[in-house]
Amino acid sequence: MGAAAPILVSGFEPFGGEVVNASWEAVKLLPDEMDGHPVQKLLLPVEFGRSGDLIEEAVAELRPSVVIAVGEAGGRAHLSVERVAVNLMRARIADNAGFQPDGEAIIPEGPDAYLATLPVDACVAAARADGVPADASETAGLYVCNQLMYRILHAIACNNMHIRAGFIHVPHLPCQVLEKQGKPFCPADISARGIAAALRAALC
Ligand code: PCA
Repeated sequence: MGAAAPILVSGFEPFGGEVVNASWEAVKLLPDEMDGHPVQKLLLPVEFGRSGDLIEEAVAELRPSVVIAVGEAGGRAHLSVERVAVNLMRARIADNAGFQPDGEAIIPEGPDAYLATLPVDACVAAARADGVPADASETAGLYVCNQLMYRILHAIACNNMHIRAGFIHVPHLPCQVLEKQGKPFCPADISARGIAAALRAALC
């Protein structure tokens, strides 16, 4: 019998003037194996297009059973397990390659939206059971994170792959809000615990 299929988890590089990205700081803390499944961690650029290309390549190569992409959502206080990715890109700030879309489709011939194939409510419940504040979210925004989630789900749908895939936004780290009175934050180890709980729920 071969080894269990890998789990793929991605995080992002810093963007928007930050020197860290809470998503990668949390993803780095995940174990390298969960319930016998190797955990592959992928650091992605905050770039429309290239981030999607890179995760599509990783999915094709690794054939994971579960894919969770993670991004940072400053201003959110809870881990957000995203329900839906929409086929639209609109950016308040340019991405790290200088691209600032203003209403273009991610895949012009693609459907308007995809629903996560993760068991979203079970992921939320699992994170909460492990003491991590978590909620389901109805929007991943229109920036690079939504684009990445859409690209993953589109690749899975087009290739008829049976993969539980979705996206989790994590709050800023304490070091990102040191001088921002009243802004929410979550330490990386707590976000990592919530992501791990969601992964376990997705493996069930
Ligand atoms: N958050 C951004 C892109 C990269 C990240 O960590 C977003 O929510 O789209």
